[in-house]
Amino acid sequence: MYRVMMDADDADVDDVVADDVVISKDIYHNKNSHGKNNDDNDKEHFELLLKMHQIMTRLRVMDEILELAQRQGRLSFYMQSRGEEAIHIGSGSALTLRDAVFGQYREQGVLLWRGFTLEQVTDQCFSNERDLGRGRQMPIHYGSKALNFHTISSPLATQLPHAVGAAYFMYMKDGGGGGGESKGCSICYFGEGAASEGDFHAAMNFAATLVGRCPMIFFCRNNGYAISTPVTEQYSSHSDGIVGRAPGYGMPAIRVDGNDVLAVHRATLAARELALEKNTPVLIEAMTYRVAHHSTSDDSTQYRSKMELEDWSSSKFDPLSRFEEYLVRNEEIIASGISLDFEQVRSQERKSVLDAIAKSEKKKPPSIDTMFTDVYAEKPSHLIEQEESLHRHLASLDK
Ligand SMILES: Cc1ncc(C[n+]2csc(CCOP(=O)(O)OP(=O)(O)O)c2C)c(N)n1
Ligand SMILES: [Mg+2]
Repeated sequence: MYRVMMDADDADVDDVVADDVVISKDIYHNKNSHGKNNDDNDKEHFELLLKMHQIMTRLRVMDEILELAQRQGRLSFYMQSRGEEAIHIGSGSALTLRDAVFGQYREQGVLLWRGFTLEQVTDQCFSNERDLGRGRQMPIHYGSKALNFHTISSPLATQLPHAVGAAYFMYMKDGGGGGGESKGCSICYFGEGAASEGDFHAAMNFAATLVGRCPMIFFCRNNGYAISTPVTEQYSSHSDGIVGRAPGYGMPAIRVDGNDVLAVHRATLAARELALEKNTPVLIEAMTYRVAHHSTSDDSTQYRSKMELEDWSSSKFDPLSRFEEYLVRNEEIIASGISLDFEQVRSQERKSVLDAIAKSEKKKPPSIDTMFTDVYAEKPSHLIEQEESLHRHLASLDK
């Protein structure tokens, strides 16, 4: 289904958003994203390209190793984003720290791009005393106030109305985006499955009625599945996916090739510019494929064919392979004389992930007292009672 769309003609993303036009049938992808002659060289500085490649590799390697650590029983749960790395890095690199990020749960690359360290990731996954959430959440529920990344919440789509509220707050506080350097928008990531929740529609309508006061990007990762439910069962075949819903809310929208990191980057830049200039919500639908199992609690061989998976894992579609192919043919990089050693980047990242795991595994678990702190400014009586009861119970075990 996506393959047909990926062969569609290139659309010009600037035209699309500048005129508030909604494209629902075409899919935007960077011209020559398979590494042929590229006319974007002068715009995309190669240092940025190399950093994008490094963080994409970091994400890939981190996912591979943490999945294995879960299989070894060292962590209770993990969720990979294999196949979707271009979405994380392409969009993350188009944002600033002033933009408030609301993730669903499969956006750890955005956090890495913003500067979340590997050790912060592993501290969270190993639930140790340095975990910013003090071990009160299952693995992958990251959050960072310093990086303006709101903590992940498992119930699907709850982040969507919250993100719109944040966009409205940012408008009220800063007097609107106005395109100024110091302004920020709110961006909310969600899966195409989460878009079937009522909260999705509530959030879209909430934002649409706030047009002119709501610098907001709705970012849908359409990866083909919601655990075992394929998109063919998620929305009507007569509809046009998620992007097709935007016109009903009067919202500009872009559908982008989510396996093309540069296309995602440009689409996000354009959406952000529009969101800030006009204080409007914008919807992005990034078409991709969840190559990974849904999570370590899933076995996707039970509901999809080996052939489908092999196809999407091939270098023709794999976002990292596509980007590497692009880089080796980038004339600016060739002219700079910089040598591209992808294996070296991979092995350095691998070492860093293993170091982070080794350090996180040695740290102590959080103190039991932290179970009752941080939610309320003043501890309410029912929590005080529960805390006392827990301490009495623990004391009784010591006897
Ligand atoms: C309200 C709610 N219903 C069901 C679930 C169980 N659940 C967790 S992830 C998921 C699939 C979501 O799919 P999608 O939004 O497409 O995101 P993806 O996992 O593909 O990235 C479901 C049904 C949940 N967490 N919350
Ligand atoms: Mg999905």
